[in-house]
Amino acid sequence: MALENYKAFTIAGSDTSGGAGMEADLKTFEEMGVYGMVALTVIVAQNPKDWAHDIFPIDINTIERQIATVGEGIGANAMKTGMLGSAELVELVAKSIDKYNFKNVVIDPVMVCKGIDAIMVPDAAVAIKKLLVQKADVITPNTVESAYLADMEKVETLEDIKQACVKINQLGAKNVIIKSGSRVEGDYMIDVLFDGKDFTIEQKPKKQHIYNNGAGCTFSAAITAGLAKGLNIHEAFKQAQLFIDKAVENSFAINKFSGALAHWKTR
Ligand code: PXL
Repeated sequence: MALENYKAFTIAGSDTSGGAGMEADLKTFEEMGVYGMVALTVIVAQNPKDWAHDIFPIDINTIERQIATVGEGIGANAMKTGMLGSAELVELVAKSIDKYNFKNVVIDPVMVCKGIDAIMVPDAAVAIKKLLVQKADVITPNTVESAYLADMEKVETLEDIKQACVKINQLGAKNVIIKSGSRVEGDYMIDVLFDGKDFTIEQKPKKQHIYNNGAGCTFSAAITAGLAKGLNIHEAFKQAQLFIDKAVENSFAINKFSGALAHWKTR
């Protein structure tokens, strides 16, 4: 693997526990043969007593400097966004995508964290919808984020997912990938790719008691790595499926509260 040939950039938060956020992104980039770079947006620390997540934002000027380091100073074959945490930062990221002419832009519109269905920062969500969706070559919302972006009461069935894909595409995202996880009716998890014309549908049995913290971040990072290597969206989608399946199948408990994906299992 010639890691120096392909570079990917993530603008994301740190999950101190190592499962999600930029930790998942960088591990995924490396495993998929892509050199990873990061602009850190927030630090998430977990309370050892109950695993409640506390979010500590990085100063916006520091984030602007990090984006310039890569945008002006290095360049990237693809980039992704993760937890941004404020409307002001969403605006900066949208402007930076234009300013530095980033290519292969993957937007993971992180609005909720595992197990909680309430939108964490409502005005950041508004800004994502207004400013960032239209910058996406690929957007990878879960069903809660999809319902918000598509103005739908719920996204719970394959038909809902397809309808949300079309609506989010109409907001300006070129390709839409909705990943249902277990928040969908029936015995199967569903991932749908809509490229503006056709749907590609992947279904797999729901697994109980798996540790899948960071699965969303890992999946969108795997798409980003594929695009960085020059794959088209359909190839990148397929490769990301294989990668996430292995990582989830081999996931493991890190303590009594949480588990992590095994990013190295496709080696
Ligand atoms: O999975 C969403 C997510 C994204 N980014 C960071 C996180 C989490 C969830 O815990 O900590 C930094």
